[in-house]
Amino acid sequence: MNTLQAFKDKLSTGKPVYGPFMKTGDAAFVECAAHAGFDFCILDMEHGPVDFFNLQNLIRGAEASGILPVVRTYDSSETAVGKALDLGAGGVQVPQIQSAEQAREVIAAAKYFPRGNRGVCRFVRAAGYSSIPRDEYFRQANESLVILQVEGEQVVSRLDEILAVEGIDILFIGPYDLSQSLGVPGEVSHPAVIDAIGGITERARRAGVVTGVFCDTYEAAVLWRDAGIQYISWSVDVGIFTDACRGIVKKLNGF
Ligand code: 3PY
Ligand code: MG
Repeated sequence: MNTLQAFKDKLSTGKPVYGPFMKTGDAAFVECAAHAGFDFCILDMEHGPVDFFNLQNLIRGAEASGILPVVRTYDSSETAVGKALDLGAGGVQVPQIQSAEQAREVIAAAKYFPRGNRGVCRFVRAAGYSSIPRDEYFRQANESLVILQVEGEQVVSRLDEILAVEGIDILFIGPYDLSQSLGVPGEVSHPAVIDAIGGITERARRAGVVTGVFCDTYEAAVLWRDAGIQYISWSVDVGIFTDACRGIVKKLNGF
């Protein structure tokens, strides 16, 4: 079974899925995440150094090792979304969605007719460089995930309109940007941030939309998983490596 289908099956049975952000641009980290048993990884073009040429190798690494490659696009433009999907991303995760109109535009850019108007090219990696039969490719391409990030206090008043947009697979809450918009930058366990995430989660649940969140502590991961958030983005390759190194150095210095 392919990783996208396995991922969707887990979500549809109410199970959580876990995956780290990837910033190194090195497919070895993608493979490590797969071997460790993560469900997905988020290849970060918003805050990481990865360009499109490098991105395709990270996607190849993910496919070869059996982990779902999601690409966080650098913005919500048609090119940012379409190129990531053309290279074979299993889904796009688009930052800073501010309105229902912007959400509809992203979904249109990610889907072919009749669900959208994604720019058409069959001579791309996702289409096997034209080797996949046309009908099959266009049908299969429309299965990829659209994950939209809401991460500002100002978007909360427009949340219900955004949640009503058809085609959102996951609504992802960004606690760091949210904390800044609430005047407490970086304080992701501040009560105002916790309240805001809880409120967004509850409204999404009522609208029947699956939610996701970023966590970098086990406490946060358990809190949000138990609150019903299914797509748990766990830390970042470089942060995980730093923590592991710090633990090792501390231990070595204690001998
Ligand atoms: C945020 O917290 O703002 C994110 O985008 C997730 O890292
Ligand atoms: Mg953010």
